[in-house]
Amino acid sequence: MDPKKIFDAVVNGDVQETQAGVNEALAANVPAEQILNEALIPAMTEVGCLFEAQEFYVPEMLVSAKAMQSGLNTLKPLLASQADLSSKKTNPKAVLGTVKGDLHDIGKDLVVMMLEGAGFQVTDLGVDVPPEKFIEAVNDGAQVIGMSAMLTTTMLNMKVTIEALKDAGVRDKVKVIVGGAPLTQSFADSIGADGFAKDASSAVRKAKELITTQEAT
Ligand code: B1M
Repeated sequence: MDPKKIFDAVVNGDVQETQAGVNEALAANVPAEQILNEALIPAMTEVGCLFEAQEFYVPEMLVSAKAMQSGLNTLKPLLASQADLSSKKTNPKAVLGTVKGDLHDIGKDLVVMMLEGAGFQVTDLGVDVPPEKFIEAVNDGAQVIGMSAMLTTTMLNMKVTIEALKDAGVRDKVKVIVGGAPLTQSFADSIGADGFAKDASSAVRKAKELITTQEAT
C-alpha cells in the first residue's frame, strides 16, 4: 500500500483517488484497519492541523470529509470487530448519535460500523441529536447509548443528555458510553457516563463489557 497516496487524496478532497487508493491497498491484501489507521485517520488529523493553521477553511474540511467517507464506505464490510457476541441469544441493542449542536459524524460512523461488525443491533440517530431522542431510544429497548462529540462546546451536551435520562427515570435502564477527540476518561467520569472509549475498537470492547455486567446484575 502507498499510504501517502490515500493520505494525499483525502487531504485534497479527491473522492475518486481515495477510492482508487483504498481499492489498490485492498487488492494488495492490506488489512482494512491498517488502511484506516495508517492513511485515512492521519489524513483527517492533517486536515484539522491545516484548519488550525488557517490554510484550510470549512469548505476544504467538508470535501476532505467526503473523501474520507467514501474510503470508509469501501472498508465498511471489512471492518469487523474482534468482539464476539455469537454466544448471545439476542444481539444487544445500541443507539449511537452525535450530540446536539455537533455535526461531526465520521468518528461516530466508525463506531457504528464496528459495533455492527461485532453483532450489536445498532440504531444510528445521526448528528445534532437532542436528549429526547436518546430517551425515546431507551424506551424502545436500547441497552447501550453511545454519544459522540468533537467540539469542546458540544461535549457539554453529553452531561445535559445524561441529566435528561435521569429526569425521565430511565438512566438505570441503559449503559452510556461517550467518545470523541476532546474527551477524556476524567470528563466521562465527571458527567456520570458508564464508559469512555478513545477509538472505535475500544468503544466495542467497552460496550461488550458493559452489556456483560448489565446482564449479570
Ligand atoms: Co470540524 N472541528 N468544525 N468539521 N473538524 C474539528 C473537530 C477541530 C478539532 C478542527 C481544529 O480546529 N483542529 C475543531 C474543534 C475545536 C474544538 O472544539 N476544540 C473543529 C471546528 C472548530 C469546527 C467548526 C466550529 C468550524 C466552523 O464552522 N468554524 C464546525 C462546527 C460544526 C458543528 O459541528 N456544529 C466544524 C465543521 C466541520 C465539518 C462539517 C466541515 C467537518 C465534519 C464533516 C463530517 O463529520 N461529516 C469537520 C471536520 C472534518 C473536522 C476534522 C478536521 C476531522 C474530524 C474527523 O472526522 N476526524 C476535525 C479535526 C480533527 O479531528 N483533528 C475538526 C476523523 C475521525 C475518524 O476521528 O472524529 O476523532 P474522530 O473519531 C475517533 C475518536 O474520537 C473516537 O473514535 C473515532 C475513531 O477512532 N470517537 C468515539 C468518536 N466518537 C466516539 C464515540 C464513542 C467512542 C469513540 O463512543 C460512543
